[in-house]
Amino acid sequence: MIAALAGGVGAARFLTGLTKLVKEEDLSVIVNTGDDIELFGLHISPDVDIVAYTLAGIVDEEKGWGVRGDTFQCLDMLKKHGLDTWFGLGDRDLATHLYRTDRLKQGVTLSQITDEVCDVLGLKVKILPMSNDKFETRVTTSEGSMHFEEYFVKKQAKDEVLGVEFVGAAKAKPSPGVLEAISEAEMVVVCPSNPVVSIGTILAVDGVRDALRRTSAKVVGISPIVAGLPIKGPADKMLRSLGLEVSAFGVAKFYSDFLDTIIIDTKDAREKNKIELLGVNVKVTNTVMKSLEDKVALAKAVLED
Ligand code: FO1
Repeated sequence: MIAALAGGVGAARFLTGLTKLVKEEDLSVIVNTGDDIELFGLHISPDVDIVAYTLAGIVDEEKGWGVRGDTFQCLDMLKKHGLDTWFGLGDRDLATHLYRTDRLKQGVTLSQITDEVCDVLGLKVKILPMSNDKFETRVTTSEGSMHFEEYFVKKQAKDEVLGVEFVGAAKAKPSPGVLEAISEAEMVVVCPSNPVVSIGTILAVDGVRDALRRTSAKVVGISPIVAGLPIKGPADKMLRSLGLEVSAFGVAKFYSDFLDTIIIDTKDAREKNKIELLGVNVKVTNTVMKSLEDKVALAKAVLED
């Protein structure tokens, strides 16, 4: 069994490569729910949907989120009603949010709903929301505190991050199967996601970080920072806000209490020795995924460890 810790787009792209090499039924993906947001009365789980749509082959590859070829008629009408439509919810995508919200109202957990959505999408991968409890990532900038998605999408992640807060983290319990997936795995893969707001959120759920430290599984991470920059998203601003170096070394240091190996890009080869001093093994390879071959090659490098 392999367990993966995943956020949004970068993780989903990597998992596309991984599922070419391992049987879907041998893979559990623990997904960040700190981005979950309530809009128009609907509960939206961006990272869960990105992973599910990507592995089901229906994601809009160019954007990395939403359904390929989706229309936005409903959002256009909502805009006419004077509502704030900064978050791009397509018409087919809305069906997922309507279904999820309806089932939540019936008292069904996010985990159960995710299983139902995966069944409909024909997925055999087990997608595990990190928690069924309320957990909201909020970002503070000079403009004040806001939901992560407001920072990332509405404000285009322009402003410096003064602080990151995980509202609900103190009480959030891991959803059923999360701790078992980590402790029973032969390998745990920390996908190339934002270390702070996509992986750090999962690590903040009660018991997860300890499970990663204790597991007999090999814990292998992929640095999402290449040559001092994230491939996509505001990981640099987030790491800086925590006083961490924006580099493969900074990521290795952030994960060093549970990571056995980190995979860093060839552009960061010179950081190998410094990272090894942390007690983390280092593998150097191409980590920039432009093609399916790149994704498969990176997954191969992870599995070979
Ligand atoms: N990201 C954007 O940059 N702009 C959007 O309008 C947007 C809409 C959206 C709708 C559904 C969904 O599941 C994801 C969406 N995302 C959008 C992606 C999302 O903001 C981030 O990629 C993740 O939350 C970060 O991992």
